[in-house]
Amino acid sequence: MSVKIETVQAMEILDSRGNPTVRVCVGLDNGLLAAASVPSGASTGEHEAVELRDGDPRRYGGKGVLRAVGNVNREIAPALRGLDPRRQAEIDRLLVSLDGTPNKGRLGANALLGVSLAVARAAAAACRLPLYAYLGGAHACRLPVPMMNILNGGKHADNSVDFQEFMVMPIGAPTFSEALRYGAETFHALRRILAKRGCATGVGDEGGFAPDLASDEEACALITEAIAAAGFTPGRDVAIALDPAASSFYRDGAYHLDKSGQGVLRADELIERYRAWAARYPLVSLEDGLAENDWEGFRALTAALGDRLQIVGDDLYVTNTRFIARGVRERASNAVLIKLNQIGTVTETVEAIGLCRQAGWSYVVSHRSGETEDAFLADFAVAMGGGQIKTGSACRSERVAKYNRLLEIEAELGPAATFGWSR
Ligand code: 2PG
Ligand code: MG
Repeated sequence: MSVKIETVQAMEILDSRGNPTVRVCVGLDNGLLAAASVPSGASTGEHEAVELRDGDPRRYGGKGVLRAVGNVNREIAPALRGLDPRRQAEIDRLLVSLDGTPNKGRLGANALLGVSLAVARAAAAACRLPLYAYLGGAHACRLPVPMMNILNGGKHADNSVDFQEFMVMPIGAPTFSEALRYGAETFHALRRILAKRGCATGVGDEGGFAPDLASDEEACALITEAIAAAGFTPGRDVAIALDPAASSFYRDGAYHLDKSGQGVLRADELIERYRAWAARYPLVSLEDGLAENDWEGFRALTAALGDRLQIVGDDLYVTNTRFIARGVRERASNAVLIKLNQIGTVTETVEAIGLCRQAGWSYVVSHRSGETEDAFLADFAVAMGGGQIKTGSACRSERVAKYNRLLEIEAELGPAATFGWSR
């Protein structure tokens, strides 16, 4: 079968925070069209690929993406015309070389990723395969355990909580759909508990509640209570995963818990706090417990708690093989958070996952705090088979879109679908 890219067309759309982002539509010479949208982070890592913004204060406070859109339409589109969309690695390499900078700052990682995602989707359609099967092959049948962020703080909410994400992981559920139910029921139980205490039940950027609390620890206590109130056993059916996103409260060599007024901690004091929480609460995973350049802290954290917890590096690695390789050498963690837009192409993301597999590390495929209705991530998580996805709470359609797509995949796979938490 011969198939060729005929058109590549980008446009500016809005993400879940009301900020502009890039959507790309790829048209093939057989008439098929496929589109994809690019997400956007708030607690971005310093070393992430560059998201190109217009910087024109007259539009969206400078956050417009018309330059990135123009780069797709004027520069990338002519370069891709006539290529076979199934040659993903070649096309991604071409995108990287067209940009020509180490951080994708010229054309913009948002421009590159939109094209890379849409090409993958168009190729899957040309092959008449669902996206997860196209990207993952015949053995792509493992549904991921969701990390559901049911209490938001840090840069994702205007409340008194410093840590960014308090997630539930339904590790004891027998199937993905049951896991989703466990998580959603825990979310509802948490709402009832918060309402009873007179706390706000409005939600933050990722759909978790965003109440003012006396301390970050109170969030762990409330979630443990919610798990039990929903009828589950904390730690057996439903566990807790944290993403403090510690880079966002690190400055001058220390960790400043300003939002909650809990003082300033050194890395070793923060590690001690995590150790205490791991003993008190059903904690199984800790992401970005320390800041992105605190390699020494990460090594100490992994040495202290790596046998008990999944220690995940997000801002530390920014889905970049260069940093992941260093992490493996230095035992800075035992797991990696994977975000397509941190690196900018599908192929480089798959290479980052390859490195995790080689090291025997687990990896968690993740959304961004600014998302769209695009559920590419759900298919990608099944294709990569890592068994974990982080994609927000049980509300807000840009979060639920991914869960609903996973339900669809689970139903489509039928008895072939597998599920289970292991790290
Ligand atoms: C994170 C992400 C996603 P953001 O820190 O893991 O939850 O947040 O997209 O704001 O970087
Ligand atoms: Mg993170």
